[in-house]
Amino acid sequence: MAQVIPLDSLLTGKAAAAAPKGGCTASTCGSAAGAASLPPDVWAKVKDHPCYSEEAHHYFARMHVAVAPACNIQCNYCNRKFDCANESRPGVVSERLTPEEGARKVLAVAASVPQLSVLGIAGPGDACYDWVRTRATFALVARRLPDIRLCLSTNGLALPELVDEIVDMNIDHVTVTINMVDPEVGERIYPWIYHDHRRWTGRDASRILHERQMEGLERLTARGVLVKVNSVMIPGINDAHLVEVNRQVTARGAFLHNIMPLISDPAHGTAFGLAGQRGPTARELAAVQDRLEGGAKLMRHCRQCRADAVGLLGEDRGQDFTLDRLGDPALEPAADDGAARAEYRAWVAAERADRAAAAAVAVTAIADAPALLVAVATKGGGRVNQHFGHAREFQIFEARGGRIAFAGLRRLDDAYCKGGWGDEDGLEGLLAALDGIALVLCARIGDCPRQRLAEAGIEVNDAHAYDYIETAIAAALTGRAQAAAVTA
Ligand code: CLF
Ligand code: SF4
Repeated sequence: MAQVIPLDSLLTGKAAAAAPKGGCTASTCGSAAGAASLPPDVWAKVKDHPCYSEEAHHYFARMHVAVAPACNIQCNYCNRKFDCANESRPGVVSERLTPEEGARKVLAVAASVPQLSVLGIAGPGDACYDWVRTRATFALVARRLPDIRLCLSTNGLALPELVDEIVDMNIDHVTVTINMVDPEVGERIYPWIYHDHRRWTGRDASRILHERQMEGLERLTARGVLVKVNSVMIPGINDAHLVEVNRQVTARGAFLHNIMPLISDPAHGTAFGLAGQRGPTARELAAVQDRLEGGAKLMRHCRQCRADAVGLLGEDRGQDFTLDRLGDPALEPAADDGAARAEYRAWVAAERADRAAAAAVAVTAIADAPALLVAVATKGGGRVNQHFGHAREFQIFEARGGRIAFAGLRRLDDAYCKGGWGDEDGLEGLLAALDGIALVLCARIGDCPRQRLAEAGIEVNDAHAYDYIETAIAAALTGRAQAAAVTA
């Protein structure tokens, strides 16, 4: 079975030496909130949760098991019949599992992925509506792997009555998808809900859903559960309304707010896709996120994962752990004492401290730097450690006056490198994804894409491969400033 995240490749220059030389070389929480800005008990809950801590997502993996297929509402952006192994969006899975199969899969992943810290149940239907299966899966895993955090995601309709059980089972992270707080907006998103033994439509459906979501949110936060609110941004329907959503969920104690862009394509067969409803651009998404600063902490690193995703957030290795690869179900899985995960977490603690110390020194060199967006090619570990051509996404950092902060993601349709040659046709899309970016940092880049980016006004720097991201950005900006001074 494949090792999900080769540690060596994340870490140091020794991976640089071993890296293939072929390819294209021919020519403050979910927000950035961290230990210093959160109460110790809250930090203890989020420090190794890749969704709740932006910093943690460089180091820790989550996995989903698709044990909850039933859903009690219809969202206009959802079609669970569509499945494609290359497709990445919520509700999509390759195989549905029983709780026993789900637990077997978790044990198998845990045995070979020391980065695993969280088991999430996020469908492919609704984890609370399909509660019997969700509960059974969590109970099986909690018995065998007590160090793995439990996390669930729900539309909230069936949530209020389950809060006591959720707390009793130590599920300390719950995501509620809340797209509206006004039923008039809601009726354009939800054609129907199933509640109290009957189907509701129109404004009544959205009113009930809204009331149940708020009740569930209030009950959870009152019990100390960390609640993340996901909102799907739908231009022309709820984009302006999300400010009010943010205000109301903040008032009810939401810990994080994650604004996700609508994924809409007629090929997916969703109501929005078929109706031609578009999703937001990267700039539109960032503009709404910027308007929400000051409310609940914002998550900007969501990957809108599949309901059977496995691995670091930026990758999905679920196909390495399908049922047919897990071995004989009749065999008792080997005992797992968690030693490998404990060792990994100790290493992460030291690495984080080292990175933080290095960053604190590095930023002093750019105290006068004007605001600038930097795109970083990374496969984890908080380092610049990916070839430009291999990147399927860039992490965006804003450098401004002695501060370097994570600012979001830019995802690509595909990587530039096609194994020996570069996808010149795809460069236009890549350049569009890098709209507004001044500088790209990567571990290596070929002459051809470097030249094309330069023509588009984007500088590329691969001189700081395998450095910490903050250290590399500060060094690159210092170099730019010195070069500009010489030119002047
Ligand atoms: Fe899964 Fe969600 Fe838990 Fe994370 S995902 S149930 S909180 S463990 Fe994370 Fe994936 Fe975004 Fe969800 S990146 S879609 S926010
Ligand atoms: Fe699909 Fe989730 Fe909406 Fe149910 S709640 S219709 S599974 S997106």
